[in-house]
Amino acid sequence: MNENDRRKIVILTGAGISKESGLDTFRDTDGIWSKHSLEDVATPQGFARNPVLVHQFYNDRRRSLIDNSVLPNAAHAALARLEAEWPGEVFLVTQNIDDLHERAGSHNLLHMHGELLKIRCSACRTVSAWAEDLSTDHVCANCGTGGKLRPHVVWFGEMPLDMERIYQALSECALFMSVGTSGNVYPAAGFVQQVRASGDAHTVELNLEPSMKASAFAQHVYGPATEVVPAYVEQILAGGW
Ligand code: BV8
Repeated sequence: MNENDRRKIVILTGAGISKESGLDTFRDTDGIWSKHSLEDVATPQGFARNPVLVHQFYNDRRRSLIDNSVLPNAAHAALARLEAEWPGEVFLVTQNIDDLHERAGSHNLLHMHGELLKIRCSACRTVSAWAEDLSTDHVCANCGTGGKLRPHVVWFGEMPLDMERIYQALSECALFMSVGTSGNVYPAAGFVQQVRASGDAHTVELNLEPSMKASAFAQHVYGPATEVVPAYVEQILAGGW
């Protein structure tokens, strides 16, 4: 590897990277959307209609995440290694709301759909760390308002976080890696087109199977993330792409 290689790498991850850590994906046959209605539990309208149901949905996922059997896997570790060893910037944008990338050692990381271990007050907008069950009975520690706390999660119809920073990074990168996402949800599903429109970056999809956006990628590597991601990172660090 050339120590002077300052090319930037942007990585997008989705639920598939956390599957082998024991967390459900959304659209696999046994996935989250096969057990819950997206409209009921992942939209502002659903939350307004039935906050108790939505709190239960996220409380169950928060409890699963903090279960000590759920750990970062070799794919999370490989992306953290890439950030540590690649001489240029590595920027990891995740659609996931779990904290497995952090726990694996990734630092230059953005949760564009929010974080399961944080809550937000709809009255004062304060965001706080939160690892317990949340209910409509809780009162905001900052402004004292009751019944206005929600998961710090981006629902359908809401603006993903830090889009300007993401679009800037997509326009500057030399390599765009997409890992473990089905390419169903926008704006993330459109990132590969954004990269291709910005220049001659290399684009690679690493997934269990072709995503909805497979044809937009220059390279495809299919297999379980814990196998294909460490191998691809090894290849980058040995000589680039
Ligand atoms: C927006 C919440 C404007 C957190 C999520 C009508 C009204 C309003 C909006 C829309 C509309 N119609 C369309 C839209 C846009 C909408 C959208 O895309 N809808 C889809 C359904 C068509 N998007 C939005 O509303 C977004 N906001 O558009 O605002 C805007 C636009 C542009 C710029 C600025 C603003 C908000 C989207 C965020 C919604 N929140 N989640 C939570 O509860 O988790 S989305 C949800 O889907 C998750 O965040 C998840 O991350 C995301 C994507 O899913 P994936 O991660 O890809 O998971 P999936 O199960 O689908 O796929 C897993 C993949 O892994 C599979 O390919 C599988 O093969 C693979 N895999 C499995 N095992 C492995 C593996 N790979 C490797 N190894 C393995 N072992």
